[in-house]
Amino acid sequence: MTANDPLFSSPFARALASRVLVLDGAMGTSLYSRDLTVEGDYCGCENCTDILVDSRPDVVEDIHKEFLEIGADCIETNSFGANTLVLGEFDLAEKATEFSRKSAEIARSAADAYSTKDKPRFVMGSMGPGTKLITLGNTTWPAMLDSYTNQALGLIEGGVDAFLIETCQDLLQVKCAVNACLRALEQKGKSVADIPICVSVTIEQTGTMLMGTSIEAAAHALRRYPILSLGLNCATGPTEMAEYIQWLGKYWDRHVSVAPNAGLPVLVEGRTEYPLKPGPFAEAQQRFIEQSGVGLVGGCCGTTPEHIKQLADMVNGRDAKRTERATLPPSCTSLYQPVEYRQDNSFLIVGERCNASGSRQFKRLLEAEDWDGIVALAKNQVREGSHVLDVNVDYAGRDNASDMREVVQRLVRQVDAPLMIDSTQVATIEAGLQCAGGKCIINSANFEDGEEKFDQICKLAKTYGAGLVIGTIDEDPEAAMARTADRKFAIAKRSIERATQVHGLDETDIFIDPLVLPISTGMDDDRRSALALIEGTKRIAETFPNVQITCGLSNVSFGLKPAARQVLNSVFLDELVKAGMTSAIVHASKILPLAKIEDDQKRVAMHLVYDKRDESVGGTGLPAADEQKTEEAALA
Ligand code: THG
Repeated sequence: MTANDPLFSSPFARALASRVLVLDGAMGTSLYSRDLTVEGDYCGCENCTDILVDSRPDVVEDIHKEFLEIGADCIETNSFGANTLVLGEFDLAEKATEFSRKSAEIARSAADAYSTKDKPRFVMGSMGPGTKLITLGNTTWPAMLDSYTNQALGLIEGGVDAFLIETCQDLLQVKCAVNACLRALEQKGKSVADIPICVSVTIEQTGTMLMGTSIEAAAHALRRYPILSLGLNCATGPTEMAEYIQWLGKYWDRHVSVAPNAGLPVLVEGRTEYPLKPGPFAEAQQRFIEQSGVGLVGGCCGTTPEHIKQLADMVNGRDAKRTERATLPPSCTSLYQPVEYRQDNSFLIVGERCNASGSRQFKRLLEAEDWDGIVALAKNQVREGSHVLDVNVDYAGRDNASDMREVVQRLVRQVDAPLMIDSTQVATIEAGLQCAGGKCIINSANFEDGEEKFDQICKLAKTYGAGLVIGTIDEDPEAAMARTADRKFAIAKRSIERATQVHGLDETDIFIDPLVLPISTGMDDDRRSALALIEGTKRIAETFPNVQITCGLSNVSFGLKPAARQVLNSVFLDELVKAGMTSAIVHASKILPLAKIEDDQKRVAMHLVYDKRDESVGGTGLPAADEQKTEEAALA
């Protein structure tokens, strides 16, 4: 997606594409500087500035006019906390839509009064972070989704030109707010083509969002959403923001916005003051416009009409300056950092051990609800070299969705690795995604139960901005799991087409799993499946070079002795990577470098993988079942 996407066709989006727009300054600080009474104006709700659109619309309108007067192109509605969760703290939960609508109506009429043909004025619907964060467990995704939906509905009714999801501290909060806007738009028969969504995150002085998220991780986690812009506001002044604005200017493929505070606050005689003067404030923003192609500039805490006036005088209708943008490498993210899907000279290592049916240890920890033990197991896998962690809590007789929440909530904060949310149940996958702020990978979708379930899981990938593993299984009850290269390829093709064309998933976010079947069963037929996987992988990689390919490697050697499994898994993996496999779910510490495997063992493993039972190439010539015993002994 780029800023030129046909989706971005609203008057506001077109204005932003043609010139730099100036956003207003601090509403909060402006309100606090007026003489307003708690009992009268705030109706007894101290600090509930959102109530003023009802009790003192004249004051709110006045502040809008002040900023319009000095040349701001856009004003923000006084609705920062006008959502169900925040207003609920004042027993005003049911007022979210009404206050939001009123805030938009006040701003709309003020903006319209100042609009001319040459200088139209726009209204941005402010949606703040609230006081409860999902990642901290203060609230839940469904509660926050309702809260923001009520706010977005009111903003639409009141006539905003864009949504501004701002001062974001938690990626789950951003994703939830974006989905709420999309849901409200749909309910009103509209889309982002009518009212685009802008997102502005807050990078603290620590260099990350409050929850520890880097700007890189934020960009990756948000890039699949149809948002018009991404930028920074609050917490610091322009100097401290420069590094992150530069990064966005280099990598973010749509508009970049910035609304700094008037410097870092200092305490003067017990009062907080923002020291940066209007002149240097505007100069710093000029550099952002010229060097990073920032298209929307404004002010946050401590910025006065004079700050915005100097900003507007500097901008003065200048053309948008589009700088060259580099492409972000396809990646998933933890809550903190991105991890690229493609690893140089290696494969994306997905740790297999947080799996109730793949690890006796994990199963025992889950039964005992030893959450700390699970975190320790996860950390251990990262220490052993896992880039991503597969998490599967499917267990008959337990509440799997609840277990998924318990586990994911903890892993997200305590372990710095992206998660692969693994379940056969849609509800369990969704429970995990609702707790993970970073960009996860869903494991997995397939056609076994038809297109309806496949579609449901694609929709989850869309809603939560995740990557998606797709297994090559289809509806055919005779041969559901593809065993031949032809069927692996055919089902891969069908699923890639459906996921990209029907659901709009990005090709690079799809991981095809051509399925590893055990070759260790002693059955003649099963011996050919390793070869089929290598062939299938080659064909998928050749035809779809942008798609990722993964597999559950350890399946190949089920039932063999542990030492034999290590050798066979390692040799097989090496062949798969050469064939184009880009990732694998493995026990990281049990993968041996080929140089560490004896030649004899390597040869036997290769015979197994390539099903060469012929004596002339070193096989035993025995039937699979008999040969297997010989081989297992030779490998171990
Ligand atoms: N494709 C996709 N996802 C998958 C699989 C796949 N997820 C689950 C599984 N298959 C991959 N994960 C594992 C995890 C463990 C083992 C195999 C596959 C395993 N465990 C040992 C065993 O069962 O013998 C137990 C080890 C222990 O108890 O510690 O082999 O194919 N997309």
